[in-house]
Amino acid sequence: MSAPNQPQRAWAPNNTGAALHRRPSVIAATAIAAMTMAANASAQPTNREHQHQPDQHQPDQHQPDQHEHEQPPNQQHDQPEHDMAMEHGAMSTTLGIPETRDASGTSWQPDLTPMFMWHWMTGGWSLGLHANVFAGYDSKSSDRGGDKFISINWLMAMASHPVGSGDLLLRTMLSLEPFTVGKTGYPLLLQTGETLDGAPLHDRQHPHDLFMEIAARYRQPIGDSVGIELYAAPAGEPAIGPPAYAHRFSALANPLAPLGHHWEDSTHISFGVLTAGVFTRQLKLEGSWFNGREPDEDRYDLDLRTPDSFAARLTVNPTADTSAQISWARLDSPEALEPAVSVQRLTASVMWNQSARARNVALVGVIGHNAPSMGPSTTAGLGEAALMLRPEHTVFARAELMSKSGHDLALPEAMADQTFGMASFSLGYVYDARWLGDVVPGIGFVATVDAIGADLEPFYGTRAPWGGMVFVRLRPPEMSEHGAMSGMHAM
Ligand SMILES: [Cu+2]
Repeated sequence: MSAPNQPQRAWAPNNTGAALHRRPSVIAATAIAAMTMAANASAQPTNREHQHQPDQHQPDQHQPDQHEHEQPPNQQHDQPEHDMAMEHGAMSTTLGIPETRDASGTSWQPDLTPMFMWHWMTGGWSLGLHANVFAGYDSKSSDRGGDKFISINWLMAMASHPVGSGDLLLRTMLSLEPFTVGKTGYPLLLQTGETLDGAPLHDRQHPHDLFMEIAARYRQPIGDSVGIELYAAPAGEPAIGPPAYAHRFSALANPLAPLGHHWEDSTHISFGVLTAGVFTRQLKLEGSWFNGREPDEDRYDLDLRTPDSFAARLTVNPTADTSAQISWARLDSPEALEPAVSVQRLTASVMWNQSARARNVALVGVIGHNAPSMGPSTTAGLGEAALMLRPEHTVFARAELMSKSGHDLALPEAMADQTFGMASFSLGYVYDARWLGDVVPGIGFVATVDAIGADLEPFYGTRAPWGGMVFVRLRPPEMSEHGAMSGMHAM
């Protein structure tokens, strides 16, 4: 076959050969120090009483209004009394739902999911800092491939505090990718979404914005078994899809973004989100009103707009190892290049996580469907698995099957409304030197092979483009290593 030579769209991009304009710069240490300061600054106690609300685990030990720092008399330990009392308050929040269930935005994951986090208790506040910092060499074959040294990274700082019988959570998530990946993104074959120089970005993954999340969440129980939740975020995640890939245990060791994340996940950064939900210990129904426009190319600011989009999600956590959701969204004008086009998104997902002494297995299945008001509808499915064996060794895999349009792939105008089937398989491994202490360095790789049809072969020069990345990584230790999560509140 020969390459079609129809006229290109006016915006037809030529970014696939983008030069290495950024040197890899891992400035995690500085960033972590800054975030720690920020977290501590936000941790000024506003309520010295920090009363412990009654909860389901120790119903008769904690009466509000009567005491501070009271502990169950049978707890033998050598920690200061204050810490232990706080730990209890932190780990078992409204309706006794464990903190380990919280994932990105207001999404839920299985309660048994391990948390990699630095954690402090101070003045009634539970403070957590999470980071995942990769630096390495990314290389992808084929006519649309490329090579680049990059650092993919994010930091999340959170602070929570009981308020009356409810709880308040403040959370921010930051990424230095605007500096360490650069606006041209990094090579990732078949990836689509967002823009570069006013043209759709393709075969490259866009950098995350500096402000990935700035959010406040308040939860209030109403009686013993029902609660309400409010989430407000100048930058955050509306109630669509499973936890965004960056937060899933099954994807935590993999630096590369899923090719279908603009179908399956939430909008992953929306600048302006309001979500209200009602929940029990096992079910949550939520609705969001939000700004549906994707982030623009200026990655350092908040692209605030009047909210114009809606989403609804139903999540169920029937057991401590399972979480499932279905959701629907109407994104009004998600793409700046096609402001008249709206998109309806439907997603369904199941996550399963099982932990046993020094091992963890996570499995995730997601399907997402985008139906734009103009152009063809497309669907993406993803399966992810991660197996942590003795916590030094993590093996992970991802399989994706999807259809994308010629418009998504920035093909010539005449092919814009055609759809193209494709598949992608990745396998990777990370060795984490967790015996080093409070910062866990690791080294690993991920290898990917894609499968495309004869219709796309002229653009890639092959039907099986492949690539990989070798990297080093820094992350916090598992919370259980410090005992904070031991005896996880698994009902
Ligand atoms: Cu994206």
